[in-house]
Amino acid sequence: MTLSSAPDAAATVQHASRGGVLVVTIDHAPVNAIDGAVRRGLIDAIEAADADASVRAVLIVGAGRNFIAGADIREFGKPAVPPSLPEVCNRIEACGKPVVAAIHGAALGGGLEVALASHYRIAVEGAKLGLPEVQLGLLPGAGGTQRTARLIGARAALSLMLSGRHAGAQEALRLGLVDRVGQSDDVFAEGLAYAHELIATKAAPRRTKHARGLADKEAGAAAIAAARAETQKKSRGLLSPLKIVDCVEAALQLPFDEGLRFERERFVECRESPQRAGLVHAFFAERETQKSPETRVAQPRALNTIGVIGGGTMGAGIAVALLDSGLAVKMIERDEASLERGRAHIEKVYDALIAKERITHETKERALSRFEGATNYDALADADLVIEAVFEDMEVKKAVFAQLDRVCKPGAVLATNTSYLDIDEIAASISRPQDVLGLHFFSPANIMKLLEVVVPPRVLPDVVATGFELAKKLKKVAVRAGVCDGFIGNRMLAVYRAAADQLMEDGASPYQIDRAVRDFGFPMGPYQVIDLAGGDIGWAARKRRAATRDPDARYVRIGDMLCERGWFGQKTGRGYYRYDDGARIGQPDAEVEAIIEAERKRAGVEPRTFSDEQIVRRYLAAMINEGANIVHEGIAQRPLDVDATLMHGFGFPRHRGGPMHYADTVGLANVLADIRAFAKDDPLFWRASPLLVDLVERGADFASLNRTA
Ligand code: 3H9
Repeated sequence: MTLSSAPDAAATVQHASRGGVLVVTIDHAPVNAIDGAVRRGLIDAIEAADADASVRAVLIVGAGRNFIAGADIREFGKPAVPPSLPEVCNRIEACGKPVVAAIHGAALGGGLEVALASHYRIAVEGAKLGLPEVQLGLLPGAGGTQRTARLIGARAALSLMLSGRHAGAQEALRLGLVDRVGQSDDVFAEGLAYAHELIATKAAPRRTKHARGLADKEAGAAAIAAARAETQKKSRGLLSPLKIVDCVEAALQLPFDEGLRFERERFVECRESPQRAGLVHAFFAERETQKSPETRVAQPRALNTIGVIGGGTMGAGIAVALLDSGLAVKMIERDEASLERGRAHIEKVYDALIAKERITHETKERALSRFEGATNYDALADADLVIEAVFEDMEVKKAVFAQLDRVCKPGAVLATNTSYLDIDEIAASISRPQDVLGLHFFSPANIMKLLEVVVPPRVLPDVVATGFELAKKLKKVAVRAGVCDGFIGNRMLAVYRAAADQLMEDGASPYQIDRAVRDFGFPMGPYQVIDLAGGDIGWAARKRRAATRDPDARYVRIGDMLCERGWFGQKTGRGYYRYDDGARIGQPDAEVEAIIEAERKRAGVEPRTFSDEQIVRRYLAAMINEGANIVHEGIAQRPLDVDATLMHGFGFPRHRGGPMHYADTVGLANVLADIRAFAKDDPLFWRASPLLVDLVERGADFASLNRTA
């Protein structure tokens, strides 16, 4: 029997009576996110339960793999559809019959809030409970800040809400988020049995708003003060974390209804903020990039044993990423000594994690048990996929691929980790170009989330799909890129770094540029990054490009001059900064400033002063313009692919949503006006992208291209 009023609501929230228990099933694929229909359906169900004398308890469950993943994020930014989620939660809590939430899979955000508004909670193994709103620039806005703090105390509630992490069933039980953990994973049977037990014991509704987790006011106040101090230090311009702390303080100090009003006001402020828009864009961009034309039409090939050629920093990092995801790795090096060094690189990564107590010796041993090394390519005869990470030189790479062509089984995927070489040329040099693609990892490869899947023209769709499948196994954000010098990320980097160098030569110090870029939200400025990665890497690339560089293009020599002195950054104790006595944080260097000053004179530049805002505008304009070129040329499928690349490989602040989303918030006409103004000094560098010009003429934005692609 299914009873419900509104047709949408009836489809997504079904309720049916089972021996005195009204079973309310949320069935809203893919993840039971709560939209207007689910909200209406939940209210209808509770109304039905209260109105029907034969109903003695209510059971709320989710269909499919999750309880409820939270509020429907797609609704934010659109006109509100009543009833609101706080109203729904209040209505559930007010129900006159005991309400049980039976949780499996995700009970996140608004999903957990529905559970907390229920009177009793049971979870099964595999459940994930959390309040991840902070990761979307939000706070739990359906009573979550008030009920969680009352249920489990201020300290635990703050820890959950400020981290956004998920707690498993057992931890949820320990924290007091749930009353019990089911014996089996049959969530429906467990929930129903619990509801019948409550009926049998005549249990009454038990309202979380009356829970006593904040009874010890002193402990609550101390937890709030500690969280506030910590958050002020760590939240780097983010709005919602401090508001979460304020809401928990309100829970401690105010009656429940006033606390709810306080929370609602803060929630709405966050919901309307550009930070929320940026973070929600980031959330969808990360998921959207996983879909490529190839993954839509082709199935990935098998992935069990992976070969890695080269045991340098990159090869070892890739090997660790693979081992960590449970794959077996065969590393090839040219001789025993190099192989030993490769293995030592891998061990070093694990040992550092052991020293930080992030993993145990057993975890390291388990990972290494899947590792094999060889000096002979024949060891790769059974590899499903091979990733080459040798020296960046076309002839060296071709020699490796010739070996792979000789030994690998038919159908093995052959990948290169090149950062800029023409993958098509590598593919064309062997007998199976259809199996060759680029898998461009970022250093340290076991940590950085970005993986560019570089698609040369002749590769088969299932090979590309295998690249995406590998990224999924490695829990990386895969972005599809076309072949060009630098693909998406490094091509943009070259341009916005050039803009920074020009700013430096025109009068800004590298230290001011770094600060301005950090204040915008990047974890580091461009010159700190160069010092960390090693200035010699960019130097080599600049030397390589020297022959093809436009002789009329402006070229800033300062970086080369530091490298000529052997100042490569942290590893040499000097770069743009000084690192005296092995310090990891650099100090400004008067000698570097003198070199810059001399170079300005030589280049005939009259130094100007730039405000931090002017610096950021130029830096971002260069980035956005090159991003537009990359989309225009089809190297990136959509602007959101550029956004995901910059956020996951280059530290672009997530709350600003990536450069293309950020450009939309600034207004593309403003960005174009900036570029045209900068072009007065240097028309060659500041050539507006045809895509940008076209969008401005049509009054459109980058987001429109994300929707139509
Ligand atoms: C909130 O609740 C605010 C409240 O406090 C207050 C309100 C007043 N909405 O990740 P997947 C889509 S804020 C809409 O690939 P998985 C997702 O885009 C919310 N759509 O699967 C994808 O779509 P597509 C707090 C959503 O199994 C599909 O579902 N909640 C939502 O790897 C599958 O997603 C969160 O922040 C959503 N809430 O992981 C939880 N969630 O197929 C966010 C997912 O078209 N969600 N989609 O590409 C997650 O963390 C993961 O999706 C989850 C499943 C763990 C649930």
